[in-house]
Amino acid sequence: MRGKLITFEGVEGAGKSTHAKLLADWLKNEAGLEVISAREPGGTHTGEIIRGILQYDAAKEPLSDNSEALLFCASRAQLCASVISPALERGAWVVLDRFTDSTLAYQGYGRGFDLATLRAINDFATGGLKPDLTVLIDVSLEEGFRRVAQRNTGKDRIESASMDFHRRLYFGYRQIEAFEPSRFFRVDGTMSMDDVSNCIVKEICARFGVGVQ
Ligand code: Z5A
Repeated sequence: MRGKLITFEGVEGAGKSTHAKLLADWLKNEAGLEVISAREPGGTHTGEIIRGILQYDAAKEPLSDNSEALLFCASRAQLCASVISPALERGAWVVLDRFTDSTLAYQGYGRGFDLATLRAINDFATGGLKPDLTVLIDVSLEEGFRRVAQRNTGKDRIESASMDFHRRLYFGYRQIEAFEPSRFFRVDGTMSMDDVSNCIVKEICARFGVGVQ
C-alpha cells in the first residue's frame, strides 16, 4: 500500500521542525511504520546546496525573485524524484518540514507572484504530488520571531524580509487553508509542546487509522 505524505507548514518559529520530528518518532516507534523525514529547501545533496544559496547567499550575488521561486522548486523536484516518490511507492510515510504551500505563502502571498503560475511550477516539480495531510502550526508572527530570536543564530536572508512581507504570508496561509480545508489540520502552536504533539497524533490516528502497535 502507498505510504502517506504529511507536511508541516507555518511561519518561522511556529514549531514545524520540532513537531515534524516528534511525529516522525511516534510513527516509527509507536506505530511501527517506516518513516522518511526531510526539510525544504534541502533533503538531498543538491537540495542542501540550493539551501545555501537561498538562505545564506552562497552564490554571493543578489538573487532575483524569479530565481528564488525556481530554486525552491528545483530543490523540491530533486527531493520528490529521489526521496519522496520512491518512499511512498514502497509504503513508507514521509514527514516534511515545509513543502509546496510554503512556495504559495512566501513567493505567492509574500513576494506577490501569481498563484496559478506557482501552482503550475509546483506541479511540474512534484509531478502533481499532493500531501495527504498538512499540519498548519498557528502562532502569531510576534511569537514566532520571539522563539527564533531566543535561538540566537542570526537572521537568514528570508527572515530579514520586511514585516509586511511576513504579514502577507501569515494571511496567505489562511487563504491556502480555506481553499482546501479538508487537507489541512490547524493546531494552536502556543499550547505546550506535549499538547501540540498529542493533538497532531490524535488527528493522524483518526484520519488514517494508525495506532500504537
Ligand atoms: N521558504 C520559501 O520561501 N519558499 C519555499 O518554497 C520553502 C521555504 C520550502 C526555510 O527556513 C526558509 O525558506 C523559510 C521559508 C522559506 N523562511 N524563513 N525565514 P528554515 O527551514 O531555516 O526555517 P523555518 O522553516 O522558518 O523554520 P524555523 O525558523 O526553524 O522554525 P520552526 O521549525 O517552525 O520552529 P522550531 O525550530 O521547531 O521551534 C522554534 C523554537 O520554538 C524552538 O526553540 C522550539 O523548542 C520552540 N517550540 C516549538 N514548539 C513549541 C511550543 N509548543 N511551545 C513553546 N516553544 C516551542
